Amino acid sequence: MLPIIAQAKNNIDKIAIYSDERSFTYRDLLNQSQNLASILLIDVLDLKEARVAFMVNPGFKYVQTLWAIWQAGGVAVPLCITHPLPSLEYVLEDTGSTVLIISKEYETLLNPFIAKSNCRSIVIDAAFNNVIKELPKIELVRRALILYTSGTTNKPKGVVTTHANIQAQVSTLITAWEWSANDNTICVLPLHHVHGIINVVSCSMWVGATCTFLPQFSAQSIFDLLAKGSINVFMAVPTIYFKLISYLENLTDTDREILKDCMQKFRLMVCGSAALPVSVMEKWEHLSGQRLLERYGMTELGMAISNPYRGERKAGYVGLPLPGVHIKLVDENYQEVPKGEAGEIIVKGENVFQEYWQKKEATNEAFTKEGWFKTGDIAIVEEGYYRIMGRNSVDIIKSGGYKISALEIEEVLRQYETIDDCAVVGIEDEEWGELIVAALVLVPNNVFDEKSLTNWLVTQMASYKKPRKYLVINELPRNAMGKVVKNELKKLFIP
Ligand code: MLC
Ligand code: AMP
Repeated sequence: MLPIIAQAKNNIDKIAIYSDERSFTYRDLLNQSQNLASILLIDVLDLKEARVAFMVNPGFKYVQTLWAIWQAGGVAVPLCITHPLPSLEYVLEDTGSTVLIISKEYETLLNPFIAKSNCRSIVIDAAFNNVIKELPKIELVRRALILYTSGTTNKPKGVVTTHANIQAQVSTLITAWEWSANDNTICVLPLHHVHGIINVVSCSMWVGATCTFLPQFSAQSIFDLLAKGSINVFMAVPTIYFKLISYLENLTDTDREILKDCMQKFRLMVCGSAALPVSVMEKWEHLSGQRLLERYGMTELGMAISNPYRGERKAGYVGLPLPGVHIKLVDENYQEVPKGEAGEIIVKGENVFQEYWQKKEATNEAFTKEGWFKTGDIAIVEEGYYRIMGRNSVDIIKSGGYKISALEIEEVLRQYETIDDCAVVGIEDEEWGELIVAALVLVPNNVFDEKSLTNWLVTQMASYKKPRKYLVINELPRNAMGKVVKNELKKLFIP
């Protein structure tokens, strides 16, 4: 049995998950994931890395599905539960998924795809026959997970990690952050990205901790839960801490103090996925009594650099390489930069992903000749701590902790009938990290109707990708080569 699942036997009658207003033990998780794995293996002995996509709400059934796919020998493809059909179809078709597991509420949305594809669909809320088949032995070198990430191409790429990669990503965090079976955490993050899947769900399940799932982010429900006093570990992106701070600032002094008392007792609060503004870190420390531990990661790596659990957590810095993760800072020729100079972060280690799904060229380009993964992030080391200075591509935007490709949005915008040309950039924003904005050149003799455009856009891509501000201009600023000068464009949006 895969170690990540076998660990459950060490805490078999302990509560693993609270969700859907009830509790589930590790025994429930093992039994029900083995039951679903057996159903997946109805006519074969091993899925042999067949891709199994799933659109399942956060909670027990999500983890049951993930573990079932792994135990049946499949590759798990979690779908984003807020994506519209075209984005879902892209992932389903790109991965060539042959099985689709869904929560009942997504049936209507996905029916057009199910009807035209040969995909076997399983509604997870249905009662299953209690079959338990012999499950295949899964080697750690096999592919386990495909997560989609935006990059400098217009369509997202599937990041493939093996069971060995996932094991390395989880175990380094368990060691560094001292996870234990006594931990009690809460998952408020989307479950189609590493932050939620690896850092929160897989770490807590590996050590036999308890994880409570909230269906979606809500400051009120988070604090209602924290006030009960049992949660002791919390992980989120900077935008969530920003929103929690706004909520706390609107409470009466007495209510705020009650919550501070609860939060002061926490073992650990972590922030990452985007730069944590020093102002947010300081306000949070004042309101919660907790000094946030900031760390740096990426879909292709899991986590790579982290402030220490014990020791100084420096504001504005992401810390030191995690155990087993090798880091170098290099120049444009991939030569290590002199000490104290800024360079691109490159990474080696068991945590590093295997490949971009069916994209050999992109995979080759992503690694140096010596096998180091090129992150595209620029950092510097000051007094032993890494500080992220930015990215080497203006086309990658981080908003609300989501990585978004400007090119992907431009491609969609250009399909809109009144848009002749466009350019998308991210502009600095305290709450969202970056705010997505777009400059539009309209087809002559048209007027801009933002409402109609927005209504159409959300049928084409996730709501978190849509631009928040538009500027209609006659011509995009271009250099002598005809390339849009995005840094010039950004200035047009700054009042
Ligand atoms: C939403 N809104 C935005 C926005 N997203 N405004 C500006 N920019 C954005 N990006 C606004 C809109 O007005 C929207 O209304 C309203 O918020 C509510 O939308 P929502 O979708 O309900 O937002 P909310 O639930 O509050 O989402 C905020 C959030 C979410 C921070 C909880 O963005 C989130 O879960 N982020 C985490 C992403 C994550 O896990 N990243 C990790 C990637 S892995 P409307 O209707 O106008 O749209 C990784 C590696 C690593 O990065 O290191 O971890
Ligand atoms: P993703 O591809 O969604 O996994 O996003 C990974 C990217 O998020 C990294 O390449 C960084 O640009 C960014 N990132 C993650 N953590 C941090 C952090 N603590 N500070 C700054 N950027 C971060």
